[in-house]
Amino acid sequence: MRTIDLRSDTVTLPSPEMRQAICQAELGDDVFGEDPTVVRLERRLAALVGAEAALLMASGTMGNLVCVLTHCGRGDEVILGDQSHTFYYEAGGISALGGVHPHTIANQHDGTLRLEDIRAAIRPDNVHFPRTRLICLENTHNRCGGAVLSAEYTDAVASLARENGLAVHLDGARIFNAAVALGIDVKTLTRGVDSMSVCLSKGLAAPVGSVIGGSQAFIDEARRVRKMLGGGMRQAGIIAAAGLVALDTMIDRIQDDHAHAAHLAKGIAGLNGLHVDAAAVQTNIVYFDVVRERLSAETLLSRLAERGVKMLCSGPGRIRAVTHYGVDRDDIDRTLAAMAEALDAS
Ligand code: TLP
Repeated sequence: MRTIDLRSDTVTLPSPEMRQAICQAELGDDVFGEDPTVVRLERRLAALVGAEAALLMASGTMGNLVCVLTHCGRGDEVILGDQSHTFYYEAGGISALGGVHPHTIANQHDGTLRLEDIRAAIRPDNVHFPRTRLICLENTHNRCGGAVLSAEYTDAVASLARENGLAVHLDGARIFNAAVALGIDVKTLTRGVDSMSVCLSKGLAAPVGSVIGGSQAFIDEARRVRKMLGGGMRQAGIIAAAGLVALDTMIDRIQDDHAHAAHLAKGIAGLNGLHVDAAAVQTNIVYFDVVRERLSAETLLSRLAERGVKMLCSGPGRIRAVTHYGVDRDDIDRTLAAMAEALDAS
């Protein structure tokens, strides 16, 4: 029985076309700027997101870290959501490695930060305070259930930032999911921000890599920060080759992942003992709660694993399932059947 792995869209394996591109990639030393495949990927991604320049990263975490460290110096402050990936899941890297002070404000259920909360968090010029430098947004928002931030909202944050002399960084690990869900060009979602990180290895199913985008001056500086963090990769074209195939072949099919997530959420809504807000599922991420007495999320997950289905515990009683290139509609039906069985098992 094949395992249906819904823990994350990071578990996707490269497509046959990606494996072939990896084998045939033209390579060089990227620290010298001489890997033609990396250069092609960076140009392609920059054009897609409407940035002047782009830079390949080992991971989304590194992409966010390099961007924050490029915008901020030690002691500077970044305003970000209390549910943001950078605050929650990046091992405190911005503080540990950059001395950057996180000023968290509440993420709303739809992934946004209220403009008035951002305004109130910006520090006045006073020797007691750290200097506010940067605002971070996340689109789609992972811990807010894959919620999509609109272009209008992103633009509003960008103008607020500009009025206050601040920069905006967008964690766009799943920005293509957002663009597909809204049916708009991805550039519309990135036009106001100063930097962004985009993951190749999530919804786009490439094996490794993220790319950051920004102005040429920003990317020149980010290249130095990446090197300092040990992220200067040599024949990285083997990564970029798969990334190029991902951009060619994986964006349009993301809508299938969204349909599968909606189907899964609808099915979960019909199961006794679980609670899901199916109407809130906009992209490929489904969070639901175990609300049956004396049944923990961990127990349900281990019963599911025995039935060949993997999901992730993401808090007390809370489970996350993510759809991706490696699962189809039949897998979702099998998952729902396994969930019904697991709920009734003792
Ligand atoms: N998220 C992972 C885990 O770390 C939670 C996942 O399975 O969803 N930004 C966002 C919004 C992300 O969701 C992730 C990965 C990252 C950045 C970091 O990317 P990687 O894993 O490439 O460092």
